[in-house]
Amino acid sequence: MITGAFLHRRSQPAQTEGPWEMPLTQVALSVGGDSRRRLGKRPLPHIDHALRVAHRGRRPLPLSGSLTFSQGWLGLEFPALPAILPGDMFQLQPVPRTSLLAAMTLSIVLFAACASTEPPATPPNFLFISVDDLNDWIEPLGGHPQARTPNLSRLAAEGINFSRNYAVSPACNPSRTALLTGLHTYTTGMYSNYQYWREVLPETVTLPKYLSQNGYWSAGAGKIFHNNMPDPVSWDAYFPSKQRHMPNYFYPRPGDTVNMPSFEGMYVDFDWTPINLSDEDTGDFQSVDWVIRQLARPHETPFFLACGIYRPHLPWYVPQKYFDMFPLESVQLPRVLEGDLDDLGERSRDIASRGGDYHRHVLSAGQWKQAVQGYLASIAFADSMVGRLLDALEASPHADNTVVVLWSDHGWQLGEKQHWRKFALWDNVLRTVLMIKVPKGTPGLLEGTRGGGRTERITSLIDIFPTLLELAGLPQKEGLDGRSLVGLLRDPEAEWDHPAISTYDFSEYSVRTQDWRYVRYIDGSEELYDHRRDPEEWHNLADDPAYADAKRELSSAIPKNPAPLVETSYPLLPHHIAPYSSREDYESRKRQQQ
Ligand SMILES: [Ca+2]
Ligand SMILES: [Ca+2]
Repeated sequence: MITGAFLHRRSQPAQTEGPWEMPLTQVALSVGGDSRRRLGKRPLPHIDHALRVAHRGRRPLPLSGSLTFSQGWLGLEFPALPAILPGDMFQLQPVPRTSLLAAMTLSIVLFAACASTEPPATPPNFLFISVDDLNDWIEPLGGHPQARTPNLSRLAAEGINFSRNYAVSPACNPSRTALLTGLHTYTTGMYSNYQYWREVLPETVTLPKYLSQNGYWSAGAGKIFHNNMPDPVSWDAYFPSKQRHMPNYFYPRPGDTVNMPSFEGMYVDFDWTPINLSDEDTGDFQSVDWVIRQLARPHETPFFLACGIYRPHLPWYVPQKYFDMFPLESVQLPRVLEGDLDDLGERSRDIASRGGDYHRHVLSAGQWKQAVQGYLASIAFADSMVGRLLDALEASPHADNTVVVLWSDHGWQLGEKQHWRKFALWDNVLRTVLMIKVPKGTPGLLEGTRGGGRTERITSLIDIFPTLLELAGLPQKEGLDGRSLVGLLRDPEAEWDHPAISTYDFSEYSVRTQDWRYVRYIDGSEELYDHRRDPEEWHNLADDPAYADAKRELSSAIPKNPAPLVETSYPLLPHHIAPYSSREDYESRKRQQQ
């Protein structure tokens, strides 16, 4: 018996008049087993209407089958596997709903387009690679002319490169928590690095857990959730352990920096230097090695295998050979505009110099070029780790049925706007890396990704959760904030008009559309940048009355009732800057400083 099911697609237009056409990729077919899909509370728009299903093709070959619909399940049953090809279409024709409900079974006439038979779609594996703090300084995004990332280029050439993808928040913990729960900061109240995310979301089922509950083996190594917040319940296995996500990382001078002189408030790992170690001796190598061992062996169930590569997160300590790729005298600094801060408000300037004015200290230590060298070297090292994973997958028995997803949690600045690190709402910090490669035969995208695709559409890390569920042919989880990107994986030029909303701590927002970035801070001050003319965000147009309409429209995307900042038992250290809980809190703390 061949069974099949319609896959739920949120992007399906809510068209109320038939006939409807539906790509075949929305129907998963499998031999044996129960492949029916629960439709959830949000039914497909055509379910109430569309009943007769015809398979469109040039050389019709009639097949008959039945469609069943009961208790929220919709199933297709065929006596024999229809001969179908990826890209074929079904046509659905409206029949009064009552006749469906009365009959419960309806005949379907299928006309197959072609005699060749595709293998049935089975759930894919996922290789889920995170590269920490990686901005657009990679060859496929062109953010720095000297970046050397042949393995990221290779992945981009094999899959789809989301070239305008944005973080939910410019800090590890809120960004990763949102990605891995599918819930935005303004939905949950989980806004900052200084909150225990599990205290904010005690019951939430994470992406790896949801996949486990649906038949997957979920395992990982390295930093996937924020460093000091591992989540044992999310995983079936973890390296080094479910309680400890990070292997040991080498420090040439434990407790002290090598190149960057410490200053008050400085993050302890704000430092860079080549280290006298081989790749094999680094923490990232060990995480990657563990994941490679899992890739190399047979698996009885589909797997979700996560690998968190920590570099280029600080400190930029990587083997000498990576520094040698970027001779200091040749290192190019990022492009900056003299006086770039002049058109910014007080709050933006606070953010630029957050945590003790890194830029002034880097300049006075004469370390700007060295820092850029350290970041480029750390990116080259991370790229080489990605290459080891891609090689291992290719050589494994899972090469043909594993989706590869590679992402970074947010970007980074190295002196643009006199700002260093993350923690800001500008493009260099919010833009992240996202690439997805889908093999043929994946239920949500039977034809797989065409290699070398690049989309300029505005997307967000919040979209990953629903995307993976659709690819796997699993029911969507209730209440996710993102949108599945499968439509863009199929056609990178597809219609897509959704702004990326990002939050900085609490009550500070960026709205990024194809042409604009609008920022609103907790004190009410604003920024507006026209990305058609100003990709570096040098010219703030927020005070120009000519742009009042654009500003109004962009600001309307800011959530009206954001979840309040949730307090947790997280112990604040002296160098931590606790998020403001309200504008009053911001103003009163401001007064105390004066
Ligand atoms: Ca990070
Ligand atoms: Ca400016």
